[in-house]
Amino acid sequence: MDLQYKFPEGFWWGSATSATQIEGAANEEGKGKNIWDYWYSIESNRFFENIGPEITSDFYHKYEEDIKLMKEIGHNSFRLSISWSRLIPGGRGNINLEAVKFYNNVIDQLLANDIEPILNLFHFDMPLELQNEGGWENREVVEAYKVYASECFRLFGDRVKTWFTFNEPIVPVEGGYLYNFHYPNVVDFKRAAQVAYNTILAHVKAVESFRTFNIEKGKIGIILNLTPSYPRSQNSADLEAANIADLFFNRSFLDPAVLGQYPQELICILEKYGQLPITQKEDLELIKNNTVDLLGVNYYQPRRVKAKENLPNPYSPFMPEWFFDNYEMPGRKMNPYRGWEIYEKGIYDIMINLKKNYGNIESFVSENGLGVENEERFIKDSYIQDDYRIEFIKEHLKWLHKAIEKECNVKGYHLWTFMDNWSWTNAYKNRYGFVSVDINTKKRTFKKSAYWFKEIANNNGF
Ligand code: BGP
Repeated sequence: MDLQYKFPEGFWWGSATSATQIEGAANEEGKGKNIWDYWYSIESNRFFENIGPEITSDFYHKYEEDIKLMKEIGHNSFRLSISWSRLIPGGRGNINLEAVKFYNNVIDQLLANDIEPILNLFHFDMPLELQNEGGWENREVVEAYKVYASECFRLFGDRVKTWFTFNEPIVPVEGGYLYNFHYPNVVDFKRAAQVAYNTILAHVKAVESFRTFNIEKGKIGIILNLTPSYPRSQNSADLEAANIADLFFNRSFLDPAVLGQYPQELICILEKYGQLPITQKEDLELIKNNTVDLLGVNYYQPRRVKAKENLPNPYSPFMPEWFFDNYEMPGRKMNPYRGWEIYEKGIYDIMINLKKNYGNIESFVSENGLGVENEERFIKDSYIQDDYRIEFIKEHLKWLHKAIEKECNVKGYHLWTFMDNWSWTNAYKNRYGFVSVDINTKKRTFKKSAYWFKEIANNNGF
Protein backbone atom coordinates (compact mmCIF):
# COMPACT_ATOMS: atom_id res chain seq x y z
CA MET A 1 0.00 0.00 0.00
CA ASP A 2 1.19 3.48 -0.82
CA LEU A 3 1.38 5.41 2.40
CA GLN A 4 2.24 9.04 2.73
CA TYR A 5 3.31 8.67 6.35
CA LYS A 6 5.10 5.40 6.94
CA PHE A 7 6.60 4.81 10.39
CA PRO A 8 9.75 2.86 11.29
CA GLU A 9 9.59 -0.91 11.68
CA GLY A 10 8.45 -1.99 15.13
CA PHE A 11 6.86 1.38 15.91
CA TRP A 12 4.75 1.24 19.08
CA TRP A 13 1.06 1.84 18.45
CA GLY A 14 -1.02 1.84 21.58
CA SER A 15 -2.30 3.85 24.48
CA ALA A 16 -1.57 4.74 28.07
CA THR A 17 -3.36 4.77 31.36
CA SER A 18 -2.79 4.73 35.09
CA ALA A 19 -3.89 2.50 37.95
CA THR A 20 -5.94 4.97 39.97
CA GLN A 21 -7.73 6.18 36.85
CA ILE A 22 -9.03 2.82 35.66
CA GLU A 23 -8.71 0.03 38.20
CA GLY A 24 -11.49 0.86 40.63
CA ALA A 25 -11.75 -1.80 43.35
CA ALA A 26 -10.23 0.87 45.54
CA ASN A 27 -11.14 -0.92 48.73
CA GLU A 28 -10.98 -4.49 47.51
CA GLU A 29 -8.63 -7.40 47.96
CA GLY A 30 -6.23 -5.78 50.33
CA LYS A 31 -5.52 -2.50 48.56
CA GLY A 32 -4.33 0.22 50.93
CA LYS A 33 -5.44 3.83 50.64
CA ASN A 34 -3.62 6.37 48.54
CA ILE A 35 -3.90 10.15 48.64
CA TRP A 36 -6.76 10.13 46.11
CA ASP A 37 -8.90 7.78 48.16
CA TYR A 38 -8.25 9.92 51.19
CA TRP A 39 -8.66 13.35 49.63
CA TYR A 40 -11.97 12.31 48.09
CA SER A 41 -13.16 11.02 51.47
CA ILE A 42 -12.59 14.40 53.11
CA GLU A 43 -13.33 16.82 50.25
CA SER A 44 -15.51 15.16 47.63
CA ASN A 45 -16.70 18.58 46.48
CA ARG A 46 -13.29 19.14 44.88
CA PHE A 47 -14.13 16.42 42.33
CA PHE A 48 -16.31 17.00 39.26
CA GLU A 49 -19.86 15.89 40.05
CA ASN A 50 -18.56 14.48 43.32
CA ILE A 51 -17.22 11.35 41.65
CA GLY A 52 -14.26 9.66 43.32
CA PRO A 53 -11.79 6.90 42.45
CA GLU A 54 -13.54 3.91 44.05
CA ILE A 55 -14.96 2.37 40.86
CA THR A 56 -13.65 4.27 37.83
CA SER A 57 -13.64 2.02 34.70
CA ASP A 58 -13.53 -1.17 36.77
CA PHE A 59 -10.47 -2.49 34.92
CA TYR A 60 -9.69 -4.57 38.01
CA HIS A 61 -12.59 -6.84 37.11
CA LYS A 62 -12.78 -6.26 33.38
CA TYR A 63 -9.17 -6.40 32.27
CA GLU A 64 -9.64 -9.51 30.14
CA GLU A 65 -12.37 -7.91 28.09
CA ASP A 66 -10.36 -4.69 27.82
CA ILE A 67 -7.20 -6.36 26.63
CA LYS A 68 -9.20 -8.16 23.95
CA LEU A 69 -10.48 -4.80 22.78
CA MET A 70 -6.92 -3.45 22.65
CA LYS A 71 -5.92 -6.35 20.50
CA GLU A 72 -8.91 -5.76 18.27
CA ILE A 73 -7.81 -2.22 17.47
CA GLY A 74 -4.25 -3.11 16.67
CA HIS A 75 -2.37 -2.26 19.86
CA ASN A 76 1.13 -3.69 19.93
CA SER A 77 1.95 -1.98 23.24
CA PHE A 78 0.14 -0.62 26.26
CA ARG A 79 1.38 1.43 29.20
CA LEU A 80 -0.17 1.08 32.59
CA SER A 81 0.94 1.79 36.13
CA ILE A 82 1.16 -0.32 39.23
CA SER A 83 -0.70 0.98 42.21
CA TRP A 84 1.87 1.14 44.99
CA SER A 85 -0.82 1.04 47.66
CA ARG A 86 -2.36 -2.04 46.06
CA LEU A 87 0.91 -3.93 45.82
CA ILE A 88 2.27 -2.86 49.19
CA PRO A 89 -0.58 -1.58 51.32
CA GLY A 90 0.73 1.15 53.58
CA GLY A 91 3.68 1.75 51.23
CA ARG A 92 6.17 -0.52 52.97
CA GLY A 93 6.15 -4.00 54.43
CA ASN A 94 4.17 -6.99 53.27
CA ILE A 95 3.32 -7.58 49.65
CA ASN A 96 -0.36 -8.05 48.84
CA LEU A 97 -0.54 -11.38 47.04
CA GLU A 98 -3.91 -10.55 45.50
CA ALA A 99 -2.26 -7.60 43.81
CA VAL A 100 0.59 -9.74 42.53
CA LYS A 101 -1.96 -12.11 41.07
CA PHE A 102 -3.85 -9.27 39.42
CA TYR A 103 -0.79 -7.65 37.82
CA ASN A 104 0.54 -11.06 36.76
CA ASN A 105 -2.74 -11.80 35.05
CA VAL A 106 -2.77 -8.45 33.28
CA ILE A 107 0.81 -8.85 32.08
CA ASP A 108 0.22 -12.42 30.91
CA GLN A 109 -2.97 -11.46 29.10
CA LEU A 110 -1.20 -8.63 27.32
CA LEU A 111 1.63 -10.90 26.25
CA ALA A 112 -0.76 -13.59 25.13
CA ASN A 113 -2.29 -10.97 22.83
CA ASP A 114 1.10 -9.80 21.51
CA ILE A 115 0.80 -6.50 23.30
CA GLU A 116 3.98 -5.33 24.93
CA PRO A 117 3.31 -4.34 28.53
CA ILE A 118 5.04 -1.13 29.54
CA LEU A 119 5.03 -0.62 33.28
CA ASN A 120 5.15 2.65 35.12
CA LEU A 121 5.77 2.64 38.86
CA PHE A 122 4.25 5.91 39.98
CA HIS A 123 1.41 7.91 38.55
CA PHE A 124 0.44 10.57 41.13
CA ASP A 125 -0.75 7.99 43.69
CA MET A 126 1.24 8.18 46.91
CA PRO A 127 0.17 5.67 49.58
CA LEU A 128 -1.62 7.60 52.29
CA GLU A 129 0.56 6.38 55.16
CA LEU A 130 3.67 7.59 53.37
CA GLN A 131 2.06 10.94 52.60
CA ASN A 132 1.34 11.20 56.32
CA GLU A 133 5.08 10.83 56.88
CA GLY A 134 5.68 13.80 54.58
CA GLY A 135 5.50 12.09 51.17
CA TRP A 136 8.32 13.05 48.84
CA GLU A 137 9.57 15.66 51.29
CA ASN A 138 10.85 12.81 53.43
CA ARG A 139 13.94 10.85 52.40
CA GLU A 140 12.61 7.78 54.18
CA VAL A 141 9.82 7.71 51.61
CA VAL A 142 12.46 7.79 48.88
CA GLU A 143 13.93 4.65 50.43
CA ALA A 144 10.49 3.01 50.61
CA TYR A 145 9.99 3.76 46.91
CA LYS A 146 13.31 2.13 46.10
CA VAL A 147 12.18 -1.03 47.89
CA TYR A 148 8.81 -0.93 46.13
CA ALA A 149 10.47 -0.46 42.72
CA SER A 150 12.86 -3.32 43.36
CA GLU A 151 9.99 -5.61 44.34
CA CYS A 152 8.31 -4.77 41.04
CA PHE A 153 11.45 -5.58 39.04
CA ARG A 154 11.76 -8.85 40.96
CA LEU A 155 8.10 -9.83 40.55
CA PHE A 156 7.47 -8.78 36.96
CA GLY A 157 10.89 -8.25 35.36
CA ASP A 158 10.93 -11.75 33.85
CA ARG A 159 8.22 -10.63 31.41
CA VAL A 160 8.20 -6.84 31.41
CA LYS A 161 11.13 -5.31 29.53
CA THR A 162 10.22 -1.64 29.41
CA TRP A 163 9.91 0.24 32.68
CA PHE A 164 9.26 3.78 33.77
CA THR A 165 9.91 5.15 37.22
CA PHE A 166 7.50 8.09 37.15
CA ASN A 167 4.83 9.65 35.01
CA GLU A 168 4.99 13.45 34.92
CA PRO A 169 6.78 13.81 38.25
CA ILE A 170 6.43 17.58 38.09
CA VAL A 171 2.64 17.36 38.33
CA PRO A 172 2.49 16.28 42.00
CA VAL A 173 4.98 19.10 42.67
CA GLU A 174 2.76 21.65 40.97
CA GLY A 175 -0.52 20.18 42.12
CA GLY A 176 0.41 19.30 45.68
CA TYR A 177 2.86 22.07 46.61
CA LEU A 178 2.34 25.12 44.35
CA TYR A 179 -1.05 25.46 42.74
CA ASN A 180 -3.41 23.40 44.90
CA PHE A 181 -4.88 20.80 42.58
CA HIS A 182 -3.53 17.65 44.29
CA TYR A 183 -3.44 16.62 47.93
CA PRO A 184 -1.79 17.80 50.25
CA ASN A 185 -2.76 21.21 48.79
CA VAL A 186 0.28 23.08 50.06
CA VAL A 187 1.48 26.36 48.55
CA ASP A 188 5.19 26.62 49.32
CA PHE A 189 7.91 26.76 46.71
CA LYS A 190 10.71 25.60 48.96
CA ARG A 191 8.79 22.50 49.92
CA ALA A 192 7.90 21.99 46.26
CA ALA A 193 11.60 22.13 45.38
CA GLN A 194 12.32 19.49 48.02
CA VAL A 195 9.58 17.27 46.63
CA ALA A 196 10.94 17.67 43.10
CA TYR A 197 14.49 16.95 44.19
CA ASN A 198 13.59 13.93 46.27
CA THR A 199 11.53 12.58 43.38
CA ILE A 200 14.64 12.68 41.21
CA LEU A 201 16.51 10.87 43.98
CA ALA A 202 13.81 8.20 44.12
CA HIS A 203 14.01 7.94 40.35
CA VAL A 204 17.79 7.47 40.21
CA LYS A 205 17.73 4.99 43.07
CA ALA A 206 15.16 2.94 41.18
CA VAL A 207 17.31 3.10 38.03
CA GLU A 208 20.33 2.01 40.05
CA SER A 209 18.40 -0.92 41.47
CA PHE A 210 17.01 -1.84 38.03
CA ARG A 211 20.54 -2.26 36.66
CA THR A 212 21.29 -4.93 39.29
CA PHE A 213 18.49 -7.15 37.95
CA ASN A 214 20.15 -7.51 34.54
CA ILE A 215 16.80 -7.89 32.82
CA GLU A 216 17.41 -9.19 29.33
CA LYS A 217 16.74 -6.40 26.82
CA GLY A 218 15.44 -4.38 29.78
CA LYS A 219 15.20 -0.62 29.53
CA ILE A 220 14.23 1.96 32.08
CA GLY A 221 13.17 5.55 31.66
CA ILE A 222 11.02 8.36 32.94
CA ILE A 223 7.91 9.92 31.43
CA LEU A 224 7.94 13.71 31.33
CA ASN A 225 5.31 16.18 30.25
CA LEU A 226 7.56 18.31 28.11
CA THR A 227 5.85 21.59 27.43
CA PRO A 228 7.84 23.74 25.04
CA SER A 229 8.04 27.36 26.19
CA TYR A 230 7.42 29.74 23.33
CA PRO A 231 8.21 33.44 23.83
CA ARG A 232 5.71 36.08 22.71
CA SER A 233 8.43 37.70 20.59
CA GLN A 234 12.14 37.65 19.93
CA ASN A 235 12.58 40.57 22.29
CA SER A 236 15.30 39.66 24.81
CA ALA A 237 12.98 40.06 27.81
CA ASP A 238 10.44 37.68 26.25
CA LEU A 239 13.20 35.24 25.38
CA GLU A 240 14.49 35.30 28.93
CA ALA A 241 10.97 34.73 30.27
CA ALA A 242 10.68 31.64 28.05
CA ASN A 243 14.10 30.43 29.09
CA ILE A 244 13.20 30.61 32.78
CA ALA A 245 9.86 28.88 32.27
CA ASP A 246 11.74 26.14 30.44
CA LEU A 247 14.18 25.78 33.33
CA PHE A 248 11.44 25.45 35.93
CA PHE A 249 9.01 23.24 34.06
CA ASN A 250 11.06 21.14 31.64
CA ARG A 251 14.73 21.12 32.47
CA SER A 252 14.19 20.63 36.23
CA PHE A 253 13.50 16.96 35.44
CA LEU A 254 14.78 16.48 31.91
CA ASP A 255 18.37 17.51 32.62
CA PRO A 256 18.99 15.36 35.69
CA ALA A 257 17.18 12.36 34.17
CA VAL A 258 18.90 12.42 30.77
CA LEU A 259 22.13 14.38 31.28
CA GLY A 260 22.74 13.44 34.90
CA GLN A 261 22.95 17.01 36.19
CA TYR A 262 20.83 20.03 37.04
CA PRO A 263 21.06 23.16 34.90
CA GLN A 264 23.40 25.62 36.59
CA GLU A 265 21.09 28.52 35.76
CA LEU A 266 18.23 26.93 37.67
CA ILE A 267 20.45 26.32 40.69
CA CYS A 268 21.54 29.98 40.60
CA ILE A 269 17.96 31.28 40.57
CA LEU A 270 16.91 29.08 43.48
CA GLU A 271 20.02 29.99 45.40
CA LYS A 272 19.47 33.70 44.86
CA TYR A 273 15.94 33.47 46.24
CA GLY A 274 16.78 31.10 49.10
CA GLN A 275 14.73 28.24 47.63
CA LEU A 276 17.28 25.46 47.22
CA PRO A 277 16.27 22.06 48.57
CA ILE A 278 18.31 20.20 51.17
CA THR A 279 20.74 17.85 49.45
CA GLN A 280 23.46 15.42 50.39
CA LYS A 281 26.89 15.35 48.82
CA GLU A 282 26.70 11.82 47.46
CA ASP A 283 23.42 12.58 45.61
CA LEU A 284 25.20 14.22 42.70
CA GLU A 285 27.20 11.07 41.88
CA LEU A 286 24.05 9.02 42.03
CA ILE A 287 22.24 11.36 39.64
CA LYS A 288 25.23 11.43 37.32
CA ASN A 289 25.58 7.65 37.20
CA ASN A 290 21.96 6.69 36.68
CA THR A 291 20.68 8.40 33.57
CA VAL A 292 17.79 6.85 31.65
CA ASP A 293 17.76 4.55 28.62
CA LEU A 294 14.67 6.05 27.10
CA LEU A 295 12.24 8.87 27.59
CA GLY A 296 8.46 8.98 27.50
CA VAL A 297 7.19 12.29 26.21
CA ASN A 298 3.71 13.41 27.18
CA TYR A 299 2.57 16.29 25.05
CA TYR A 300 -0.77 18.08 25.17
CA GLN A 301 -0.13 21.79 24.90
CA PRO A 302 2.59 24.40 24.52
CA ARG A 303 3.40 27.06 27.09
CA ARG A 304 3.45 30.62 25.80
CA VAL A 305 5.08 33.27 27.89
CA LYS A 306 6.06 36.91 27.86
CA ALA A 307 8.13 39.22 30.03
CA LYS A 308 6.34 40.32 33.18
CA GLU A 309 4.05 43.32 32.91
CA ASN A 310 4.34 44.10 36.63
CA LEU A 311 6.93 43.29 39.23
CA PRO A 312 5.80 40.55 41.62
CA ASN A 313 4.75 41.49 45.10
CA PRO A 314 7.89 40.63 47.10
CA TYR A 315 5.71 39.60 50.07
CA SER A 316 3.71 37.07 48.06
CA PRO A 317 4.85 33.45 48.07
CA PHE A 318 7.76 32.80 45.73
CA MET A 319 6.54 31.26 42.47
CA PRO A 320 7.92 30.45 39.02
CA GLU A 321 5.55 33.16 37.78
CA TRP A 322 7.78 35.77 39.41
CA PHE A 323 9.80 35.54 36.19
CA PHE A 324 7.24 35.44 33.39
CA ASP A 325 3.61 36.06 32.53
CA ASN A 326 1.54 33.59 30.63
CA TYR A 327 0.77 34.80 27.14
CA GLU A 328 -2.44 34.20 25.26
CA MET A 329 -1.44 34.21 21.64
CA PRO A 330 -4.09 35.79 19.43
CA GLY A 331 -5.66 33.26 17.10
CA ARG A 332 -4.43 30.22 18.99
CA LYS A 333 -6.32 27.00 18.41
CA MET A 334 -8.00 25.79 21.57
CA ASN A 335 -9.51 22.69 23.07
CA PRO A 336 -12.29 24.62 24.80
CA TYR A 337 -13.25 21.75 27.13
CA ARG A 338 -9.88 21.32 28.76
CA GLY A 339 -8.81 24.91 28.13
CA TRP A 340 -5.57 23.79 26.51
CA GLU A 341 -4.07 25.19 23.32
CA ILE A 342 -3.62 22.73 20.48
CA TYR A 343 -0.33 23.22 18.70
CA GLU A 344 0.69 20.16 16.73
CA LYS A 345 4.13 21.38 15.78
CA GLY A 346 5.08 21.34 19.46
CA ILE A 347 5.67 17.62 19.21
CA TYR A 348 8.22 18.21 16.46
CA ASP A 349 9.98 20.96 18.40
CA ILE A 350 10.30 18.68 21.43
CA MET A 351 11.85 15.90 19.39
CA ILE A 352 14.28 18.25 17.66
CA ASN A 353 15.32 19.59 21.05
CA LEU A 354 15.93 16.04 22.31
CA LYS A 355 18.02 15.37 19.25
CA LYS A 356 20.05 18.55 19.53
CA ASN A 357 20.53 18.91 23.25
CA TYR A 358 19.91 15.49 24.77
CA GLY A 359 22.02 13.14 22.66
CA ASN A 360 19.05 12.10 20.53
CA ILE A 361 17.94 9.81 23.33
CA GLU A 362 15.47 7.14 22.36
CA SER A 363 11.96 8.38 23.07
CA PHE A 364 8.33 7.84 22.28
CA VAL A 365 5.15 9.84 22.58
CA SER A 366 3.81 8.32 25.76
CA GLU A 367 0.70 10.53 25.94
CA ASN A 368 -1.09 12.82 23.56
CA GLY A 369 -4.82 13.19 23.38
CA LEU A 370 -7.95 15.27 23.32
CA GLY A 371 -10.40 15.50 26.22
CA VAL A 372 -13.92 16.37 25.10
CA GLU A 373 -17.08 17.00 27.15
CA ASN A 374 -20.47 15.41 26.40
CA GLU A 375 -19.26 13.19 23.62
CA GLU A 376 -22.69 11.53 23.52
CA ARG A 377 -23.64 14.47 21.29
CA PHE A 378 -21.62 12.82 18.55
CA ILE A 379 -23.35 9.46 18.65
CA LYS A 380 -24.53 8.33 15.23
CA ASP A 381 -25.42 4.71 14.41
CA SER A 382 -24.94 3.95 18.12
CA TYR A 383 -21.32 4.92 18.47
CA ILE A 384 -19.38 8.16 18.99
CA GLN A 385 -18.12 9.58 15.71
CA ASP A 386 -15.11 11.46 17.06
CA ASP A 387 -13.71 12.83 13.82
CA TYR A 388 -12.19 15.70 15.83
CA ARG A 389 -10.01 13.17 17.67
CA ILE A 390 -8.92 11.47 14.46
CA GLU A 391 -7.96 14.87 13.10
CA PHE A 392 -6.09 15.70 16.30
CA ILE A 393 -4.07 12.47 16.25
CA LYS A 394 -3.38 12.68 12.54
CA GLU A 395 -2.02 16.22 12.70
CA HIS A 396 0.29 15.30 15.57
CA LEU A 397 1.46 12.19 13.76
CA LYS A 398 2.34 14.22 10.69
CA TRP A 399 4.67 16.37 12.76
CA LEU A 400 6.07 13.33 14.52
CA HIS A 401 6.76 11.79 11.14
CA LYS A 402 8.61 14.92 10.08
CA ALA A 403 10.76 14.63 13.22
CA ILE A 404 11.56 11.03 12.33
CA GLU A 405 12.54 12.15 8.83
CA LYS A 406 15.00 14.49 10.55
CA GLU A 407 16.42 11.42 12.30
CA CYS A 408 14.88 11.97 15.69
CA ASN A 409 14.99 8.73 17.64
CA VAL A 410 11.24 8.21 18.11
CA LYS A 411 9.94 4.75 18.83
CA GLY A 412 6.18 5.05 19.10
CA TYR A 413 2.94 6.86 19.71
CA HIS A 414 0.50 6.19 22.53
CA LEU A 415 -2.80 7.94 22.85
CA TRP A 416 -4.10 9.12 26.17
CA THR A 417 -6.07 6.97 26.61
CA PHE A 418 -7.46 3.53 25.81
CA MET A 419 -10.90 3.92 27.38
CA ASP A 420 -12.60 6.88 29.00
CA ASN A 421 -11.24 7.12 32.50
CA TRP A 422 -11.37 9.04 35.75
CA SER A 423 -9.36 12.21 35.35
CA TRP A 424 -8.43 13.17 38.92
CA THR A 425 -10.42 16.20 40.07
CA ASN A 426 -12.07 16.40 36.66
CA ALA A 427 -13.45 12.89 37.20
CA TYR A 428 -15.46 12.04 34.05
CA LYS A 429 -15.80 15.59 32.74
CA ASN A 430 -13.59 15.20 29.67
CA ARG A 431 -13.40 11.93 27.79
CA TYR A 432 -10.19 10.89 26.06
CA GLY A 433 -10.55 7.24 25.08
CA PHE A 434 -10.68 5.21 21.91
CA VAL A 435 -13.39 3.36 23.77
CA SER A 436 -16.30 5.03 25.50
CA VAL A 437 -17.34 3.76 28.90
CA ASP A 438 -20.85 4.19 30.17
CA ILE A 439 -20.17 5.40 33.68
CA ASN A 440 -23.24 3.65 35.07
CA THR A 441 -23.23 0.30 33.31
CA LYS A 442 -19.48 0.26 32.47
CA LYS A 443 -20.35 -0.91 28.98
CA ARG A 444 -17.51 -0.38 26.51
CA THR A 445 -18.10 0.80 22.93
CA PHE A 446 -15.51 1.66 20.29
CA LYS A 447 -15.51 5.21 19.02
CA LYS A 448 -14.78 5.96 15.39
CA SER A 449 -11.18 6.80 16.28
CA ALA A 450 -10.67 3.21 17.47
CA TYR A 451 -11.48 1.82 14.02
CA TRP A 452 -9.31 4.45 12.39
CA PHE A 453 -6.40 3.72 14.73
CA LYS A 454 -6.67 0.04 13.98
CA GLU A 455 -6.04 0.82 10.31
CA ILE A 456 -2.98 2.95 10.91
CA ALA A 457 -1.55 0.51 13.46
CA ASN A 458 -2.00 -2.37 11.05
CA ASN A 459 -0.50 -0.43 8.15
CA ASN A 460 2.20 1.18 10.29
CA GLY A 461 1.19 4.55 8.89
CA PHE A 462 -1.45 6.32 6.87
C1 BGP B 1 -1.71 13.80 32.03
C2 BGP B 1 -1.73 12.69 33.03
C3 BGP B 1 -2.88 11.78 32.93
C4 BGP B 1 -4.15 12.33 32.34
C5 BGP B 1 -3.94 13.37 31.25
C6 BGP B 1 -5.15 14.17 30.85
O1 BGP B 1 -1.12 14.92 32.59
O2 BGP B 1 -0.56 11.91 32.95
O3 BGP B 1 -3.04 11.13 34.16
O4 BGP B 1 -5.14 12.53 33.22
O5 BGP B 1 -2.93 14.27 31.59
O6 BGP B 1 -5.33 15.25 31.69
P1 BGP B 1 -6.65 15.49 32.51
O7 BGP B 1 -7.08 14.16 33.00
O8 BGP B 1 -6.27 16.39 33.63
O9 BGP B 1 -7.62 16.12 31.59
